[in-house]
Amino acid sequence: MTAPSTSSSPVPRRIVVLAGGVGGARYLLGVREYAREVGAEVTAIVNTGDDATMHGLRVCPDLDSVMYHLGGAHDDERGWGQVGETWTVGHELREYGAGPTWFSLGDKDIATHLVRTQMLDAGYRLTDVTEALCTRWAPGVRLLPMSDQRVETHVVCTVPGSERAGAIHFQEWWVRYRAGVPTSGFVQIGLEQARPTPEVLEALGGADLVLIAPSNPVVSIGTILGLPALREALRATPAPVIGTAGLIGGAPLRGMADVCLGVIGVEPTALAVGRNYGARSTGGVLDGWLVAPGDGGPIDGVLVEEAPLLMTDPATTAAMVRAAVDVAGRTR
Ligand code: FO1
Repeated sequence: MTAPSTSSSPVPRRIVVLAGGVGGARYLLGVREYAREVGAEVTAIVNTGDDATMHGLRVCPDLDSVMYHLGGAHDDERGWGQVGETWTVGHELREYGAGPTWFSLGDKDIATHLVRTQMLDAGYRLTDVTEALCTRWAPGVRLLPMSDQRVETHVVCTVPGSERAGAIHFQEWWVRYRAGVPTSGFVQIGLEQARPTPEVLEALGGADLVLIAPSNPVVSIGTILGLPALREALRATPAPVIGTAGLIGGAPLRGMADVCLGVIGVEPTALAVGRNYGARSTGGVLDGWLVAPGDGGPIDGVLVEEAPLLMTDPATTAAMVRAAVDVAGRTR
């Protein structure tokens, strides 16, 4: 571990960020702020393992979280969906007894899923659909789904009322059971066969800095890194790869990363997550790893640095990004 440098690092022009939902979105607000200051362009490669079909509509929670956050429409209080939401359609569905009743879709949000589902049914790729949706929200960051092929995280667990373990969709585990049922593993259906899009591969190949957001390291970043050809492209990119921990003092900044880490047998600390990602020089994905003050320690082949990691607002988050750029400059 080293102290932050005061030396000026090369300014990145093409920044690629691997991101999940809310944590990734808040981080991207800071990346966008930093990028505006230095004139860089930003591409976000977003997890699609949380995606689900609800009431016949294709819902992409991580892509939508990022899009709504960067488009200024995210409901920060609720933690998902749009501000000023109404719930008429959901109420009507309940009146019909149409499930799932544990997953709420707001009226405004339904419009997003209707457009997405119609376009997907017409044969457009999720990449193109996302670009079309972003025309309205103008996120200032290029949003790319990690793959156009369907990948869904399922969870092997024992749910109330059942005597043995079975697999349920990640959304049911997360939203309905709040990750509070006996759980033995995650299965990413379709991940092994899925390919990253040409846009994703091109972005990674042309990047001069790759950042791994402080998103859930198991079900968000872990899923992205589980795409075989994407992991290969990340390991081959000439750009430094710098990750930022999403845990401070052994607790997640938000969400239930600690529960997910417990399921895969990794300690819920920044250092353990960094070691789990591993160094590019030893088969992993990191060159540098940014952790909160006091959370540092050695990771073989990775430059570990400490910096304040609270994403209070875009300006403080941009300072985190500056710290990551500084780490990148020192890995060269
Ligand atoms: N989270 C909830 O806790 N309850 C919900 O009813 C819910 C609905 C929902 C609808 C659309 C969407 O994009 C996200 C939604 N979320 C909901 C959030 C989301 O399921 C999870 O927080 C993430 O998938 C985990 O990152």
